[in-house]
Amino acid sequence: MLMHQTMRWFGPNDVVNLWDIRQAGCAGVVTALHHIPVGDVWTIDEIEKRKAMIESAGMTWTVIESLPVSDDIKRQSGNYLQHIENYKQSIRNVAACGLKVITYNFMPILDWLRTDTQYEMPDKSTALYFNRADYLVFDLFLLKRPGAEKDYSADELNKAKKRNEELSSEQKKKLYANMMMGLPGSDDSFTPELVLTELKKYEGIDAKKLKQHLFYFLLQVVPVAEECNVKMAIHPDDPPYSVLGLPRIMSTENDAADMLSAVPSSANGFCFCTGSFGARADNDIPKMLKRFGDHVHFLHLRNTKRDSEGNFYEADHLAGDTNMYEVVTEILLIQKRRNISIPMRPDHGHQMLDDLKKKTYPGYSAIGRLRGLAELRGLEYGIHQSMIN
Ligand code: CS2
Ligand code: MN
Repeated sequence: MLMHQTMRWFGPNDVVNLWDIRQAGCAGVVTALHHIPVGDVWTIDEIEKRKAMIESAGMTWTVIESLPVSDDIKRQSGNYLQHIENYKQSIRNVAACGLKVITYNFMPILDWLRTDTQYEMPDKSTALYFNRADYLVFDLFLLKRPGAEKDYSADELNKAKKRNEELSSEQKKKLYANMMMGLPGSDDSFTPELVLTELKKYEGIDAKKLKQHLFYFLLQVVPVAEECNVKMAIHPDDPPYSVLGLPRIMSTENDAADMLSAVPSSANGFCFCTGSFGARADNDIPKMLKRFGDHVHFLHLRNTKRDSEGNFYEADHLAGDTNMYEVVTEILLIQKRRNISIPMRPDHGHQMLDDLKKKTYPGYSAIGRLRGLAELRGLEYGIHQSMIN
């Protein structure tokens, strides 16, 4: 059994259209109703409309990415109880439309964060990049987060000061824009005022508390998912550690194990992102897949290359620090054992060839992802053939 191949589509405004995705060899699409405000119910009507669009291009809507969890739920503030009820209703509605997997994350305020969305590779394609010193410059000197210096070592603070002097005002402007980019699928950027106000609302919420809030949320929604035969799939933190002083709680093997023991259910599982988990040297990706295989409901396959300074860039899908041969072998074993085909998508890709002339969502240009998907497809096919022979 081979993986169910998909790509992310950001909806009708995406410059990468459904036929592009179909031509990349995908059987399915991963998308969300980005126009519905976070916290509101996804109605059957809206879900059906989007589903029909995808089916008219000969593909299925395989996974929802994401049904976002509001910051009120993450903080247990304001309207969070109502938001949880709405979330349950959305689960029922997506199930009524025949959808089976819901991805979400529990990262406060932000989703993924990169200092550079156009980091030039030796072949002149561009990649997403996280530079630790630049990140510190942003936090300390551009955002000027109150109390930020308490979160870093003296050595890091020195490096940041030096880096701040090195960067030109043009480079700082770019760094600032990259860090303020809105959520994936949104054309609106954050503003510093908004980020600082939102950060303040997380005061007093440490990792322990945030974990409790995640478990509370799951104890409410997982029984509904079970009833509806829907799988909940949490996406790991990206990068997998605290940023801007915010707690992050789905970064390590222990975090993943904690979640499963707090809410043990086959409906409670992962959007296992090899790129996000893989940005930490202490995450052994094939080992984690082996351990959590029964709870992997969706796969993001991506690779990163780390260095000792805490920087990482998104490498070609088969290059980087994660051994994709071992990863795909493990996935094939899981699929065989569970007798299922797990949905996957190439997570991000380089901007390359014609992509470089277009404005796409960072990481989501067509040709870079097509290359990643094609390489992964070939790798899987080869391993699969050698297993059955
Ligand atoms: C995605 C995440 O673009 C990406 O990096 O992997 O944004 C992912 O969609 C969310 O975190 C899931 O809620
Ligand atoms: Mn991912």
